Amino acid sequence: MFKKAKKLVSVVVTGMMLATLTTGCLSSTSSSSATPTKTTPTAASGSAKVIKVSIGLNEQSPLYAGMKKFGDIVKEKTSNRYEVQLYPNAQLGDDLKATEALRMGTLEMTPPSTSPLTGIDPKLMIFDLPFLFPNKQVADKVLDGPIGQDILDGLTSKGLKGLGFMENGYRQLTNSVREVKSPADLKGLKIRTMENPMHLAAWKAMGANPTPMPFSEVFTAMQQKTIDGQENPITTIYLQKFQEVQKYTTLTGHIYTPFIVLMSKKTWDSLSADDQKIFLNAVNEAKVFQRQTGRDAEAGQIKKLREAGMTVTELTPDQLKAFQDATKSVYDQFADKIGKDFLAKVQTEIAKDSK
Ligand code: TK8
Repeated sequence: MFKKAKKLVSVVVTGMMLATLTTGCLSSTSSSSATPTKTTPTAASGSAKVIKVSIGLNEQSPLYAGMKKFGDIVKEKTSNRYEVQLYPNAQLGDDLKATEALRMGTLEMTPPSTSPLTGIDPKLMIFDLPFLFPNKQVADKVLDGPIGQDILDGLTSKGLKGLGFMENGYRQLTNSVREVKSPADLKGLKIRTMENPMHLAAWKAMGANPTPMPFSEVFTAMQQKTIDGQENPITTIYLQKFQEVQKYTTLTGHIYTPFIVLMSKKTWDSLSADDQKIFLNAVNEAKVFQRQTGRDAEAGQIKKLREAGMTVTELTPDQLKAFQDATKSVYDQFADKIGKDFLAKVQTEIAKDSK
């Protein structure tokens, strides 16, 4: 009697183990299912759950390095249960297209600039206000503090999980026509901007002729001279080799743009609470690494741009003030769209963080 019972128990246990393995295996490879069930993929199944990341810049960028760091941490902390696959150069779509793919649940992650996303949430426009942050340390405090968290939380109703902010940086002007030292020098210059109404307004206010365009088309447009210039942080200008098609850089530092690390809400909701914590902590660690990587490189890159034959113009305080004065009107023009209370809250936070 006892022998029979023991055999029956071992059959039942084996059956249960097989069932678990099969379920685990299906869920870890069913990442393409429209509504993935909440799973904790098992490495034992041999097939890690794939997290695809669309990145708008190339493999040399600090952004790529930051997302690689993120992937390495996730791989280690989940014992290879997840595999983060990086797709640079906007090969899965530019910032806005990749973000829309997240909202549809057909792509897992992307870290775009905030500027092309303001149609999804107007609060993101705050980062397009000219000369908003006095320095990167204040930008870090605001982005990593309650204001940044408020913005990240507001995206969940848009099908997105905001995980944190990395650094794109202070935007500098480049062009192929003439040295620019004042807004008057911008007259008639066709300057590519991100697809963002405030950037268009700011460059119009400064006297240029702005044209919006996805980042992936900018190099070719400069090469073919369909645009005269563009504006991006030094690391992007140098690492995307803009010095090959541009002659002048002016250190305007007119806007500080963050990258926002986004995950599809559908992907986020399919993660266990423990795995959500691992992903969040991985972004928090990777963003510090990413910011420092870009900052450490920037000074040397200005020198390399000059060595490549570029004229890099540092503005005097008076010359910089002329650009600041020329863009002041943008604040009044967009205060209502951003939300006057939110704008006041951010400016109070900046004043506090600047002490
Ligand atoms: C890269 C973009 C880019 C941004 C732009 O994904 O479009 O000029 O500054 O770096 O987000």
